[in-house]
Amino acid sequence: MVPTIEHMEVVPVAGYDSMLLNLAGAHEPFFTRNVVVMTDSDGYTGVAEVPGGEVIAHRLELCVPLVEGKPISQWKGVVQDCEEMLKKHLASEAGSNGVQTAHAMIFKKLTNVLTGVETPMLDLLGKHMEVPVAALLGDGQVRDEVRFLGYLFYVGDPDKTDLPYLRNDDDSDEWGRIRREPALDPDAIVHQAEAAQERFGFHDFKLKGGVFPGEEEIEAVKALKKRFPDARITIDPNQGWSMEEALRLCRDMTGILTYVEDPVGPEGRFSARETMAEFHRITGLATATNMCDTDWREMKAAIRLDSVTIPLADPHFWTMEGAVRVAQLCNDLDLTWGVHSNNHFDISLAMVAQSAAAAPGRINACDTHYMWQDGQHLGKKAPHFVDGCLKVPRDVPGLGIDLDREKLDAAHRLYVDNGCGTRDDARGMQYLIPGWQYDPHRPALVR
Ligand code: GKR
Ligand code: MG
Repeated sequence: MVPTIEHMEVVPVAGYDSMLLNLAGAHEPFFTRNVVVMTDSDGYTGVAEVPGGEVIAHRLELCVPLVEGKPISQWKGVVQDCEEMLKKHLASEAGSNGVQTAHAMIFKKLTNVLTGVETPMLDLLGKHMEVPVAALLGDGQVRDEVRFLGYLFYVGDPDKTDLPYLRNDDDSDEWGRIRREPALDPDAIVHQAEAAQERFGFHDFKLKGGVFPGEEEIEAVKALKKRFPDARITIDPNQGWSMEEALRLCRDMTGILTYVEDPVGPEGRFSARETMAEFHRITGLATATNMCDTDWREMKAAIRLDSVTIPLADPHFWTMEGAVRVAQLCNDLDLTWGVHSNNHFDISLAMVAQSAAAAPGRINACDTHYMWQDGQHLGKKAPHFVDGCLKVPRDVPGLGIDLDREKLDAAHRLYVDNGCGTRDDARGMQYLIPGWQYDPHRPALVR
């Protein structure tokens, strides 16, 4: 008998974060996610983790009547039903899209919600069929381990705020000691990379830019390359540079930057896909994005223009099936697949690892923020990186997460007790620069 979904629950949760800086401001002390828990008639639990905030939570709640009572084998049909319902609902929701922030685009994507329905059903199906989720995606599992990169950030000084940033929470090694402390120059960035490599074994690094003038950030990239000559290194200013600036900064960076993520955005009469194409052509550098190639229509334009050589197909934004479909396309078209991330718990990490395990061909080390959250897992076992990689064993069914209800409840309490909701990096930043406002063309600390 195919089990049916008996219950679907949406649990908004929060975890601690450092004061990470980016073009949109400073991360607040808590990051938020929505966890979806489904139980089936065989007593199994399936889970998903998607971006946080009340808009997504509400839309997930709307899906509950379309999910409960359905056999797990009908996951594709259930996702289709939810999509159809949500599209109709969107019209009525127009104008109430939650707080408009630099990250508001996140909440416009229905796929966040669809992933929240798709993934727990895949988890349950995998458990029922005794295969990992990767075996159910695309052409099936193609790799047994997945490489991740070390995602480096400039970190603001939490002592300049009265916000409850976590401090001194982990004395077990150098990474634990430094990850909540300010990091505002190239030496501190290199030190982050060293400490993160010691704990996780990362080979590759990404620096979140958009904080200081581009020249200073490029100095940090050069310092990283000097310290880690074999590392594949990228920088991501989230489209914060003008074309003129991006060319000036990156023209001579072949051999130092392996690829550049969203160096430029829409400019004058040109779309981001057009400026990215120009940047790619002039510098010869590979280009990655999570901003201008985020659905199939944009993908068609990006391919036609040759703007993006590394689409970062985050399963939270494409669904797990969709992310793997992008990977298959990349493999066929001589592009290389990668994954974007936001702060997340271990459930999202497992979702990325399972998607990547089904991604054929040559892929890039996946982005993850998890090093900033390490120790806050919601499963009974902590994820274990070896040599920068996570294993995806073929004999562990589903997502491989054994949910710890107590930890989930505690993360929910953290969310409620701190009045958490939708991400807004401007609030944290206003402690560093009073009256600070997001400007998509100016580094966060340049005002
Ligand atoms: O965590 O501040 C951050 C990042 O800037 C994140 O919000 C981005 O979505 O990591 C992401 C990216 O690659 O653009
Ligand atoms: Mg990015």
